[in-house]
Amino acid sequence: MTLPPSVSLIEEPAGYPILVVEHPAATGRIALNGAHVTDWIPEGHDPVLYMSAEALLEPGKPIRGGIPVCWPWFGPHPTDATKPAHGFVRTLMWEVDVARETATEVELVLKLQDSAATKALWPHAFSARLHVHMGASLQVTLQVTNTGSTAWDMTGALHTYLNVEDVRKISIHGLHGTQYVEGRLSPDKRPQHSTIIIDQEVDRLYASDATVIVHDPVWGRELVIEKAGSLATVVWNPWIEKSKRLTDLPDEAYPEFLCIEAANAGEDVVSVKPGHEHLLMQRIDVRKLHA
Ligand code: TA6
Repeated sequence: MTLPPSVSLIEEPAGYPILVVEHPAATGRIALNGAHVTDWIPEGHDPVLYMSAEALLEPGKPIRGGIPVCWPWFGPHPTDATKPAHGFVRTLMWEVDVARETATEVELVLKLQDSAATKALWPHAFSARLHVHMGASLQVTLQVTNTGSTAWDMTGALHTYLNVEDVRKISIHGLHGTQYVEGRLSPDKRPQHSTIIIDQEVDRLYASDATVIVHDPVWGRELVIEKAGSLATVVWNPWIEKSKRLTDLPDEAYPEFLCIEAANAGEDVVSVKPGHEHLLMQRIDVRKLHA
């Protein structure tokens, strides 16, 4: 694979391939483990994606931060608790299929298909491609195709960790007037009457694919998250106690990030017929509050 001038492939640490993007419009990194975008810094801005200082960069391990690709299920496996949370593609090594650049962005496509290892976890044939357009914006699309002869059901998410100055001082806009489930508390749907603030553990599935704006007055920016192909939006911050239980996250790091996830989860199961595909897209833009 010949890479364009703005893209290089390194191993950091050894045995852990990472695509490094250094383009006039943005810099960033994508680990082939999980097709995981770990870093994106649009020109003239500060880093947009959060990465835990204790994230594990080891083949076969999920990465705490960036954009975990959660597929073919979101959260715990619906019937078998022994299977990995958030599916298995985030812990497999993907391959580079396309790498090209224009004056405004770099386009990368990573690919993965079923194997004996995946079929041991999920007995279906599939092709997965992650399309990354990295420039002044970041657009990530998970394209999955049913390459088998029977329909299969899936859920999934682009589980994006966003950098914020202090999660206790931001406000989240765009989901008011919708309903959400706070699964850890109860299965009941609750109305979201106004903007969302984070003053406790929040692990909510909103029945909305609306564009979300994270307003960060301390950092002086807004992050705009558009979605397509997702019936729901997950909003998550582990807060104090859950952070202590996450071994790859410093206990005091919870104020530094917020997850806004394009998702099909819970009751939103997507069925894909043989030969058909599904696209799950998330686009992030950054706006400074002060010129
Ligand atoms: O998206 C929110 C969530 O489902 C939380 O319940 C929490 O488990 C988070 O994902 C992180 O999951 P992980 O398996 O990456 O630790």
